[in-house]
This record gives sequence, C-alpha cells and structure tokens, in this order.
Amino acid sequence: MKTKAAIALRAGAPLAIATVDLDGPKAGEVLVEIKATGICHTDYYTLSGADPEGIFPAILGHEGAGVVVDVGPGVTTLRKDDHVIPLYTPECRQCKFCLSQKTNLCQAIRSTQGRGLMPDSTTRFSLDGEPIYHYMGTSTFSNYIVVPEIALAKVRSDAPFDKICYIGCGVTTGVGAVIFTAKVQAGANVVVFGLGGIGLNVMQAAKMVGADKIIGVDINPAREDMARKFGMTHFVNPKKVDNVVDAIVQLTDGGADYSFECIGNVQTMRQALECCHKGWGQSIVIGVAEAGKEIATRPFQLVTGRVWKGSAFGGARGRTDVPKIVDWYMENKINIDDLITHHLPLERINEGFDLMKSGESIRSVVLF
Ligand code: NAD
Ligand code: AHE
Ligand code: ZN
Repeated sequence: MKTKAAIALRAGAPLAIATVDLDGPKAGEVLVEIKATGICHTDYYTLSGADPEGIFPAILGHEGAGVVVDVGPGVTTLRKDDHVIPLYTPECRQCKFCLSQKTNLCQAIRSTQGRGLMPDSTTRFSLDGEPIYHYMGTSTFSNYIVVPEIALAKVRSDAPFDKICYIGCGVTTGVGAVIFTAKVQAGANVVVFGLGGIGLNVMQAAKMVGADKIIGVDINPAREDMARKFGMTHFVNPKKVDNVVDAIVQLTDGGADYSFECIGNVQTMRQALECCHKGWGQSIVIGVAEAGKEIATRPFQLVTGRVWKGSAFGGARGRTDVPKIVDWYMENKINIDDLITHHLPLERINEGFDLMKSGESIRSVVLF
C-alpha cells in the first residue's frame, strides 16, 4: 500500500513530505493507522546527526496513537479497530529483561530496532524500490506503520488520539521517572532541570505524589508561568544566579532528595547530581546527550551517598503501564491538554521542529 510520510533524507535537512510504499504485516506484526503524533526532542536529536544510531533515509517519530487496520499471522492480542499506542520500548514478557522484573528495557527486538529494521532484518517502507529505514521501531511520522505486536499498547477507545499520542513518550517518560524509577515519596524536595515536554511531566508527577518543594531550572524565563501551573514552587534561572548548585542547596536545606535532568546536557547532569542531598539524594538522568559526550563528577559525590541513575521511557512497561496512564489522563489525574501548545498538519511538521528549537512550544502534535 501507499502511505503519506515525512522522510528524514539526511542529517540536518528539513523533513520531506512524500508518498512511500509500505509492505503489509508479516507474522507477529500489525498494520496501524497513525492518527496523531507528537514531536519529541529526541526526534530533533536524531535528525541533527548527533545520534550514533541515526540512519538515513528514515521515517522518524515515536510519540503516536492510532488504530489497528490489519494483523499478520499469529497475532493474538490485537485485532482490527483496536486503539493503540506504539512502544519504542516493547514488552515481550519473555526475554531475560522482561522476566527479571528489574527493568522495563525489553531486549527482544532492540538490535534490529537500533538498525532501523523490523525483527526479520528488512524494512517495510520503501521509495522507488529503495529501503526507507524505520526509527525506534515506531516511525510515527507516517500515516500508516507496521510494528511488532509486542510494541503496541492497547488502550481504551474513548481517549482522544491528539492527546494520548503524547503518552507514547513524553508523558510516560516524565511521570514514570517519578513514579516507577525514583519512587518519589510525599514530602520529598524535587529539582527538575529543563522545563520542556519531559520536565513538566516530571513536575506534575512530583506534585501528584505530594512532593514538598518542587524547584524548576531553565534558561528560558518564559517557562516559569507554565511550570508554576504544573506544581513548581521555586524557579532558578541559571543565568540569574552565580552558582546553580549552591542556589538549590540553600533552597533545600542541604540538597534535593531527588533531581531529574531533562535537558541532555552533560554539565547540567553534573549539577543535577551535585545539588542532591549528602547521604541519600538521587539524581535521575532522563536527557539524551549526543555521541561522544561523557558525564563526570568527583567520585566523592557518590562515596558520600548521592546516587546517579538513569531512566528510559520512565521505567514503564509499555503494554502494562501505558493503558493505566491513559486512564489517569481520562480521570483528570494528569494534565496533558495544556502541554500541547501547537497542532499542525503533516505538511507543516518542520514548523514543529522550529517551534521546539525557539522555545515557543512545549509539545507540537501533528494530525493526519
Ligand atoms: P524540550 O526541548 O521540550 O525541553 C528542553 C528544556 O531544556 C527547554 O525548556 C530548554 O529551555 C531547557 N534547557 C536547554 N538548555 C538548558 C540549560 N543549559 N540549562 C537549563 N535549561 C536548559 O525537550 P524534551 O522533549 O523535554 O526532551 C528533554 C530531553 O529528554 C532530551 O534530551 C530528550 O532527548 C530526552 N528524552 C529522554 C527520554 C528517555 O526515555 N530517557 C524520553 C524522551 C526524551
Ligand atoms: N540512539 C540513541 C538512544 C537514545 C536514548 O537513550 N533513547 C531513549 C529514549 S528517548 C525517547 O525520546 C531510550 O529509551 N533509550 C534506551 C534504548 O534502548 O535506546 C543514542 O544516543 O544512542
Ligand atoms: Zn521521545
């Protein structure tokens, strides 16, 4: 079949809108019509050329929602018309990682996914007979996609696609990092570095679990009003203080119980660790730093009890947890609507990247 898609032809180039060929689902695969997709900073990171796994030409996008159109042989858990959210972190429930119950990082298809391929090492997309690569196993910048069954969360059918697509990455990443990875307790002091599409979700989850002080750090002063709406009690603009770490240590009587880095900058990752409380403070790295970057701190920071850890997709097990997060949204426990600042048709997807880079948008959602 044919599908309309935005193609990343090469690093740094604007996406090109084209009609591409899409082969149908093979065994264990599902054809999905994508109704809406968010644009995440990670799409921009890969498009920029900084991602060591970046491969071109590819169809980017990993924050979508849509409807099952057809299923391949052997698919048992999904059928036509089911509403689904594609998962860049699948959940096979059979691999060593899934069975460990210690991580959400299912590895069943990770190696082919990282090479832009389906599990059988081929692509379903092509243009003029040449392969177009998949991205993060999802490629939601295409109106139709083929994904393995294990990479789809089935969600309730009354939830609006143009909002729940954001649960495909940003919402789950931010909310999950607080609830599943850090397990923040009521009364904790929390610091969020980067008040964008991820950081504001960290913030609303910190408020939801009853955090005490919620300190936001961002160089964009325009983020302050929105962040206060999402639970921020104190704002630190790094351009307005001599030393960000000292400012946070003073505000928190010795340091944060938890900090979350939602920028992807190795300097702010260090600050996020070092502003944590001696003896117990935990810093969670969410931001993705470009190829070649490394984090550093004095080992003394760890010897004296601070903990550095990371979180991918908020530690969420997609098929199990994503339907629950959709329920939380439908029950008004989390606010997604106010974070989606722009809606665009696919033809204007490049404007979504411009809005992100200029700091004007929190999340742009593309509607098919
Ligand atoms: P975004 O562009 O919406 O937000 C980034 C924010 O950081 C902006 O508000 C910006 O003003 C602020 N910022 C930039 N440089 C700063 C600095 N030096 N000091 C303070 N603030 C600064 O991006 P996003 O979509 O929220 O993504 C944030 C990061 O999280 C990216 O690196 C993205 O790739 C990553 N990410 C990781 C996961 C995961 O599973 N680990 C999932 C999604 C996104
Ligand atoms: N190819 C990238 C990987 C970047 C990365 O860490 N991705 C996150 C999701 S970001 C979503 O917006 C992730 O889930 N990582 C775990 C994994 O297995 O990729 C790079 O930098 O190499
Ligand atoms: Zn993302």
